[in-house]
Amino acid sequence: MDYDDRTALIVVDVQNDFADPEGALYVNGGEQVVEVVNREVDRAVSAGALVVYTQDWHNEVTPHFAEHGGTWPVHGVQGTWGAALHPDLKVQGHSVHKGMGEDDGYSGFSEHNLANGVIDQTPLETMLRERAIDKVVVAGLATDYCVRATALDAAARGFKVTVLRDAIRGVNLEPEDDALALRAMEEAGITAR
Ligand code: VGL
Ligand code: ZN
Repeated sequence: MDYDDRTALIVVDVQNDFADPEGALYVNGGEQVVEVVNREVDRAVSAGALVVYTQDWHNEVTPHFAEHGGTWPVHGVQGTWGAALHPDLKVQGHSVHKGMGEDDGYSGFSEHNLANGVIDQTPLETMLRERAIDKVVVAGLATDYCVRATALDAAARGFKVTVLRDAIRGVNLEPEDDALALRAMEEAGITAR
């Protein structure tokens, strides 16, 4: 990937709950992305690109969790081991917390409050605009949820988006979900490489 000072590498949710085999919502092969992402972080930083991280940062009670009507086991709870970034991940930039409150969304850009229908923006787009970013590179977990939603949202906001195949893994509740996610991203004009 070519990085420059108008490019941002967005590292999505490389957190213990997704990337550690002991994590609450372990994504198969999740730990394997760490090394690949770290190489990208080095490349990005040497080229003067921005590196931004996202973290699932849920309340203990949220409509995102199965026990409160959602889909998922309890994961990414604010301040817990599971919500921390993987210890081997190179951290060379700020982290955007998402999925707080009554949210059941996946994008790093916005939060959808199911209780009142309000969609709030996270700080992510402002962080990119302040640096006049026009290109974003997306890596991390999981291909079929937060990577997909974040990449599609970036494209919808006018950024030129590339997703790194080697640096993502899917949850695959259904076996083809990661392939379908890649297809949806490509159909939205996102480059997968
Ligand atoms: C994610 C499921 C639930 C993700 C987050 O990071 O892709 N997936 N919460
Ligand atoms: Zn979540």
